[in-house]
Amino acid sequence: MYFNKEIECMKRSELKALQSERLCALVKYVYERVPFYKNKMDALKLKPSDIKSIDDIVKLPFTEKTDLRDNYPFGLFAVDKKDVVRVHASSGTTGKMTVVGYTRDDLEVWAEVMARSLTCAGVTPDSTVHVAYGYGLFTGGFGAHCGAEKIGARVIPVSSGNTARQVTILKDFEATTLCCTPSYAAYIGESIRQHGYDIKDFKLKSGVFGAEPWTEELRSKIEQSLNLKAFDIYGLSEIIGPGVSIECNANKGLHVWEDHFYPEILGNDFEPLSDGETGELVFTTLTKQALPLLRYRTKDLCTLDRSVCVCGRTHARMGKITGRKDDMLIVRGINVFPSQIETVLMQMGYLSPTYQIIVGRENNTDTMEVKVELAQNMLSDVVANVESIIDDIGKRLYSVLGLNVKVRLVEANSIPRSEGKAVRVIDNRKNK
Ligand code: DLL
Repeated sequence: MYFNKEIECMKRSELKALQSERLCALVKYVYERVPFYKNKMDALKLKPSDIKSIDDIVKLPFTEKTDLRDNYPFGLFAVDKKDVVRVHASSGTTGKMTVVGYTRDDLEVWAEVMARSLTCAGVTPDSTVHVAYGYGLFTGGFGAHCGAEKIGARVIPVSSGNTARQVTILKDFEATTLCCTPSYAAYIGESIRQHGYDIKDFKLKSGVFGAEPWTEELRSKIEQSLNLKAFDIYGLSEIIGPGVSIECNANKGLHVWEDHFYPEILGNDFEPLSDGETGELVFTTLTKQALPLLRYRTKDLCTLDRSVCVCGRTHARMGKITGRKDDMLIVRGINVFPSQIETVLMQMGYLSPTYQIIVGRENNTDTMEVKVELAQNMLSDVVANVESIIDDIGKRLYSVLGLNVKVRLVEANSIPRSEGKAVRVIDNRKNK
């Protein structure tokens, strides 16, 4: 099932022609309307007429999150304030908010790419879509909402929080698709059991989970506990929100809606990498009006694959995000990605899907502790073996990370659950 077959399956040569045409218009547009880009291009002695096709994209300057923050709140907007009909923002962990804006046409594009995305996840006009992403400045709730509405599905705009009520609504309103972060999906799965429900009495068929990194192992756990097929959806506020890319049924990567968002994968020296090589994902918005961005550095790490998918879609697929340039921890000189730890923990059948990584420093040496809980149904079976469980987890982490990690098995439900983006890592070294 496609939402817009003509575009989703268009020949790559035609797609490239469309991208070229749109890039040329975009560069002229930002040069004339956004002083930030005019200054950057002038510094590079680059005129809009130097950009003749999508291959010339490599000549263009980059944009970073700090550029949006330095121009807080509306300094990079390319349209008059009266033409901005929606504003969203993301707060991040430090510093000023990143503020983004949309014209009416931008909202139409967003609904279209979200409608394509939800269709990939099996949503049809007969579906009931329960949106448990937060509604508000965060783009998750409104993004999913408008896409589902465009398809003509029934939307249940629950927003995040009040998990007991989520469970009741999911069951009673007979939701067929759940949209939320993967960590919240895992929590909802636990709550369904805790409230004594049987997942077989729910009508869920698919889940559209994203906004944070998650592993294949967590996917299996969620699919089991919610009895649905889970689809990874990716996006970021700066580019539009959710709906930049999503998996199709083939599970072979996330289709990037390339007629609107042009992806590049770059190496450490900003050199373009070939398909299959892992690097930083960079996006150019080809059609955005209010906040067009040239070569926006996401800091997210993944691969690209431009071969045609078995589903028939021709739009490039990005691999699952394996980490961010800035989420790598260096512990006693060893590079550690949180996703490596999640993979190990989720492979152990007896742990709950919630965990925390706590990094600190004692006597000038880095320390790392991993806090885990036993899964609810495991409590009585293994309680006698606590020591050997801790030992087992520690050994497995050592074999993957090459680092001795302190493992702490804590009481069930004692690690805070997430209703949005989970905070998995607490690095106390930053406060010292
Ligand atoms: O998280 C938009 C979104 C909402 C995407 C709902 C998917 C679903 P921001 O708050 O601006 O926007 O955060 C963007 O979140 O650069 C990634 O680091 C991370 N991220 C988003 N989706 C995924 C994903 C929304 N599927 C930042 N896998 C991005 C891994 C993701 N990381």
